[in-house]
Amino acid sequence: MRFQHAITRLPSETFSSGLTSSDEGAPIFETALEQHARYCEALRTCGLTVTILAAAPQYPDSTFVEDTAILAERVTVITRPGAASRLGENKLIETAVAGFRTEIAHIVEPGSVDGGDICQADEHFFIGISARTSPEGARQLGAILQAQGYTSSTIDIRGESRLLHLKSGIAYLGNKRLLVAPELRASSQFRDYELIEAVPAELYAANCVHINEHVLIPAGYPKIAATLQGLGFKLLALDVSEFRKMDGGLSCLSLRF
Ligand code: CIR
Repeated sequence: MRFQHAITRLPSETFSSGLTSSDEGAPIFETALEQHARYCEALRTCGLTVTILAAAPQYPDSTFVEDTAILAERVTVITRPGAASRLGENKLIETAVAGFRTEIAHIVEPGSVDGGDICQADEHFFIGISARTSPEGARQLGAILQAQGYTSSTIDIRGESRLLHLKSGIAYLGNKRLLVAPELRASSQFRDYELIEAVPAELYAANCVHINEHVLIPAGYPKIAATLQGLGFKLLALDVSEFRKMDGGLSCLSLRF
């Protein structure tokens, strides 16, 4: 599918009080705003119209909009985030999503799903079971997808301490190609895919974003950059250091559809 739109949300002044496991220190708000602006500009370079939502200070993690919705060609799902402090972000995003889509499905209690655990590979969806996405949430999502003709399968990442979400360690690059973290390369689920493996030191860059002819990658990961360039992708390298401090990667900063 060719992507046309993106939704992002500005980080708020409360950003540094969000959830994180990182020991890289507190993010600098002004720098985060600058990095976010460049990220939105990169989305435009990929040919997308970008809807930038107002900051929501009551939800410090709400700039990570990817976790709150799943938008595919035939399906729109508002998720139910797995972290208690993020419950409510789903209601906020629904208003914006409703500007683009009319039929909207919902993940409901007791299920939970974070969009960061959902990796679409054309007509198939890999659903990560994580500390955020519960088996019940995955079951609900699988049923919603199946009703519209998509297939799905689950990958349990609860034993992988370096992966917050499935997409912390995997990115779909189109044409049956997957960029994978070493942690995930042995999964039998990927046997029909060509795997491009991220070296352990470049795990963070396994969360890159393939949009039309471009791939957004975090700046500072030369091996992955060289590999993707060799495959013919147009790379847009972005400094997202302040979002990394809050466990966020490139994909989580937007909804693309
Ligand atoms: C959180 O822990 O929920 C946020 N601080 C980071 C969420 C990152 N989301 C993502 O990778 N999809």
